[in-house]
Amino acid sequence: MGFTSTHWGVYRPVVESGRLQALEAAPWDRDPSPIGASLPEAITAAARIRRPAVREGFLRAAERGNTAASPRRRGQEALVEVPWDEALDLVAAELQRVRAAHGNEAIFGGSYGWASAGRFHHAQGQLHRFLNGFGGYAYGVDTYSLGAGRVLLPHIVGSMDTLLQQHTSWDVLEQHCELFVAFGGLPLKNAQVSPGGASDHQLRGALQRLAQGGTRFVNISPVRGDLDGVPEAEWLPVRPGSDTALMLALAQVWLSEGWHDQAFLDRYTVGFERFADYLRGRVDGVAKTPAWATERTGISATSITALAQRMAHSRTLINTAYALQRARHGEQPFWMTVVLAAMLGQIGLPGGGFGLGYGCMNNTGSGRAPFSGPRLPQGSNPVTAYIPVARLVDMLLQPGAAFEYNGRHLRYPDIRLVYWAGGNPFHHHQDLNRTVAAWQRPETIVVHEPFWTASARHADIVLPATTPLERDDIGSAASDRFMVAMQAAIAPVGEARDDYAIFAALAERLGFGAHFTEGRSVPQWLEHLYEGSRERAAAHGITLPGFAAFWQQGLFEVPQPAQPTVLLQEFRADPLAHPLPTPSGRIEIHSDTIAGFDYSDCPGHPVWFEPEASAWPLHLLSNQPATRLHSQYDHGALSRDSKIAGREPMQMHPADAAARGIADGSVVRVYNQRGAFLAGVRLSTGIAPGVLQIATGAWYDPLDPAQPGSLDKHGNPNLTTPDTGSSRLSQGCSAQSTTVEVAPWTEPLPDISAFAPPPLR
Ligand SMILES: Nc1nc2c(c(=O)[nH]1)N[C@H]1C(S)=C(S)[C@@H](COP(=O)(O)OP(=O)(O)OC[C@H]3O[C@@H](n4cnc5c(=O)[nH]c(N)nc54)[C@H](O)[C@@H]3O)O[C@H]1N2
Ligand SMILES: Nc1nc2c(c(=O)[nH]1)N[C@H]1C(S)=C(S)[C@@H](COP(=O)(O)OP(=O)(O)OC[C@H]3O[C@@H](n4cnc5c(=O)[nH]c(N)nc54)[C@H](O)[C@@H]3O)O[C@H]1N2
Ligand SMILES: [Mo]
Repeated sequence: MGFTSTHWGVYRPVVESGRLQALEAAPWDRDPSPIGASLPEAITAAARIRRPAVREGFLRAAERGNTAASPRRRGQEALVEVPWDEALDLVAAELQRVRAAHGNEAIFGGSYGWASAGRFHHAQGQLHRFLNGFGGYAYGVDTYSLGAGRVLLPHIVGSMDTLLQQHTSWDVLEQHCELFVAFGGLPLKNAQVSPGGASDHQLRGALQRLAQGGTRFVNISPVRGDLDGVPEAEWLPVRPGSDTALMLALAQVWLSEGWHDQAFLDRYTVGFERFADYLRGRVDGVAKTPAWATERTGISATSITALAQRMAHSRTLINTAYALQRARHGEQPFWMTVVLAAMLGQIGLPGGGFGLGYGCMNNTGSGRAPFSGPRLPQGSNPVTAYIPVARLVDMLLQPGAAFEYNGRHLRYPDIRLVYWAGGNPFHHHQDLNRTVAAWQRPETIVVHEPFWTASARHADIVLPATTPLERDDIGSAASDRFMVAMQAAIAPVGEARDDYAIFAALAERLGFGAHFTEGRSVPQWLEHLYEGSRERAAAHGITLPGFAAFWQQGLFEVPQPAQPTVLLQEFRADPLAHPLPTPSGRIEIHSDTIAGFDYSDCPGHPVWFEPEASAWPLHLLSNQPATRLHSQYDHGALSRDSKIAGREPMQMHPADAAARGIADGSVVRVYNQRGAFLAGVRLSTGIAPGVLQIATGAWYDPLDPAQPGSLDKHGNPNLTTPDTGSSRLSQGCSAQSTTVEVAPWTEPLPDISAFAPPPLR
């Protein structure tokens, strides 16, 4: 028995009599994630989908031959278990019906989500390849992770992916960084994961080494625990969404004191003077001074000035967590991070400059080659209709409506069939009551899932998918230490099938079976894809062993590159020979391109936007969970053990609790104009007053599914978050811009239903 790989680590499955008993952490992993221990029980739990199922009303409509007009009561009806052949015939017939009546553009196959690790059985990759073979689909661009960042950065410094791959390695920081300023902290919880694999966890050790070597840390976050790897870190409890004001004040101090590096700005940037006018107040009559920022951030002017001074006189790394840009005007804190680093003139020097997401994922700063292993070819998509992923519900509610995005004028496609595999929109999307309503619009919804998530419960046709423990695959992630031969540990649970096998069977029915499978078995695919990555490996100086040797050894350690990685080192050494991929070839402090779009919500240089006035007194942070990956394995032991009376725990300041008569460990109702959910209260002075923090990922569990706007009894914060684009530039997710009120829950506690299957017939 070999290894298995997950987004949160590599484990050795322990199997006895065909049953998975345990997942042992990989022996080399310096800080293994406890999430793995949840899997053995969870993959055969009641929440596992064991057979294909069809929504009752949909099945009846199919029998009458009018699925297009089935009454839309998704999430409210029983599902009928059917044999595989019947389910596959139904899916194939729906795909053909919708294509014939409305064209491929009416099929939404964006299917955002993390699915599981493994390069071949990656659900989205398989879905996209399948739908391309079928003639294409309306798709999604960007991510929920980095909606604003991904669109902004190419205009001002370079693509997010390239930057992430080149982040200065922890080893280099260890030697050179004197001051590490972390907006949003560097939470150990988040560095458990990396997309595709996190085979050796590095953040805890790296932070210890930096701290021991004398690097000082400043945690700028509403939550003290966001820099839990460095107990002595200084904490500046900034008001949520106000970091840009703080950053502007730091810049203003440097400008007025002459602490900025004018030579760097002249040589490597464009547009500083226009931005400087804004800082000085020549544009709007308001100088962005520390006193100005104090009102907005809650951080004293003395602290801001002191921080400005230390930053200007140290080798300083300025890091910003993704969370800050997952908000209204999320471009601004990312843009300001780059501008601050440019003003200090340390970009391209070891230990200085900026970081965008140290601590958000394990592999950032590993210093390893960005080689990411085998890739499943997806074919090409002739359909041109797309949306920025987080505009999903706008698309479903407003077919044909115009919207703006990154300088383009686009229209939402008219979607009749939604196909989802490997994501959970009832986890990831905002304003879930609006999502539930929009989800009734399409004629057909098909979902592949291993588990009875809300997305599966709200589908018309649900097909049970295997987990990686039930199939062979290759684990490989960008900048990760190991490539892993993922060898099936157990037989598929129930009647679950691999996504690949499902699509192969559908393709066969739809007349392109051979085109989809290329005649290969799964082992043949693995070898073929592995061999196909050999050339890309060589480009990074990596020589792959033969496939048979790799498969037998179970692992391949990717060698460390000879040269340490320092972000933008070459650009610094010679900006003419190594220009940035921006219009000017330099860092754009003012972007003519963005200014030319004429968006009032994202002008040509970073600015501060006053938050909209809100009637709700408390700011709700809905960040990433420590005990799971998003909604994955919320039904596992680690996540369930963290709950309070079965509800997702929420941090609250004792002063806010006392004002509302709320006790530690009690259950409360959290609400605003969009919706309400129950949560378990954990009182803490490690959170700024006026701020609440709850992780995302508690499975949506409406008290009464038939009641529009029903209370969620389990603790899903997306009942209250806004479904508003970050700006017209990026149209990203703005989950962090939420205000709410909280009240004690005095009624009897409703039972949690989310982890039991829906009514099945
Ligand atoms: N309020 C708020 N909302 C947020 C965020 C936030 O910070 N706050 N964060 C956002 C971010 S950054 C992200 S990335 C998203 C994450 O959103 P998602 O990626 O959609 O969340 P997951 O829970 O990982 O969903 C993956 C689903 O795929 C299923 N799955 C796993 N393996 C397989 C497989 O092999 N086949 C099939 N068919 N299915 C499989 C899992 O069971 C799970 O239901 O959430 C976003 N939503
Ligand atoms: N264990 C685990 N790790 C994960 C994930 C997971 O689901 N589970 N998800 C992964 C994914 S998909 C992604 S995209 C990354 C996301 O990485 P991030 O988006 O950075 O993660 P978050 O936990 O949402 O936010 C980091 C911290 O920022 C703080 N914060 C929130 N708003 C503000 C603000 O306005 N100002 C300041 N200064 N701080 C703020 C929060 O307290 C939070 O703990 O994490 C990844 N890591
Ligand atoms: Mo993400």
